[in-house]
Amino acid sequence: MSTAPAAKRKPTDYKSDLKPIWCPGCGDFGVLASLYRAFAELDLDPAKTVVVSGIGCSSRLPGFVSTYGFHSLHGRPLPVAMGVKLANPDLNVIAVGGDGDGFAIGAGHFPHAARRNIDITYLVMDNEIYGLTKGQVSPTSLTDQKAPSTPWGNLETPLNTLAFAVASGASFVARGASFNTKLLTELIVQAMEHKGFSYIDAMSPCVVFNNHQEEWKELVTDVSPDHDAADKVAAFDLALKGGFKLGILYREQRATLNDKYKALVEAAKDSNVEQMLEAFNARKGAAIGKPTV
Ligand SMILES: Cc1ncc(C[n+]2csc(CCOP(=O)(O)OP(=O)(O)O)c2C)c(N)n1
Ligand code: SF4
Ligand SMILES: [Mg+2]
Repeated sequence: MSTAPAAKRKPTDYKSDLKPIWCPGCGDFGVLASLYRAFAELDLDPAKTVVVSGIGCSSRLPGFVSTYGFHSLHGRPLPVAMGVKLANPDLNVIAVGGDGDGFAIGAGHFPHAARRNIDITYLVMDNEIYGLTKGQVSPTSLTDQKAPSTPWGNLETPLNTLAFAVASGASFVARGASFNTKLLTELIVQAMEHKGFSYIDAMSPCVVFNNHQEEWKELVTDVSPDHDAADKVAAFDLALKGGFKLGILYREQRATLNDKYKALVEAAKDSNVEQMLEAFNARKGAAIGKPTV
């Protein structure tokens, strides 16, 4: 007797009972809708999926998703997500958060997650402001931007997170927007299917403290179909040019940290650990008494 295949999950299957408490019109709604649709398209098993966040308006997102979730500390979604993925490589792991969370207090984690090429997706809801704490400028705020914390304008130069991602060794780099859910859904699907560290900068306007929604809608254009996403120099060039290009800037296939870690564990099984310890202790003994500089 043949059994009918289980029905594919729908976007609504990923909605939790908790209703988002974002301000009406917040861009994060569009990002959340895209995430539900992407999860449904990938038919992710909620029991094998983890959404990890830091702290901020955007970082509330895991509460609204019916998978496993971890609302961690400010700036710390990446180390938590990396730990989850290394401990259990079978899980689908996505880290989410804001521009302040990821690129101010959390910035030290980003290049290392990227260069290690750990197999997770990092989705940043970039509103160029600290929303939760009522409108301080963030690392992606524009120079001269006026905000409650900078009534005379921002003195700093914004961080180009796409160029930072390419330079750091992220193997998938893309930009989407909360107001283009079709493309953002597609980017999340491709990022999660990609084996390695995927970074998506999702423009997601804060309609209360930095509302550029209408302006951004006018400014965005698609990455040209002629762009070669395998060309790192072209990707870096595109990122540096700015101009709100939506799509995939860079994609490369290289071994992930998970693959290498698995190989290391296998190799260690065949190693003579006692011999290694003896050699280590002999070196340690030889080093005692030597001055250090
Ligand atoms: C260690 C620590 N420092 C500062 C804060 C205060 N804080 C909470 S959220 C936040 C910034 C949030 O901005 P962003 O990550 O861009 O998220 P958004 O609210 O814009 O979505 C700050 C500074 C904190 N919670 N913990
Ligand atoms: S303050 Fe801004 S970022 Fe936070 S929920 Fe409201 S609109 Fe969204
Ligand atoms: Mg923000």
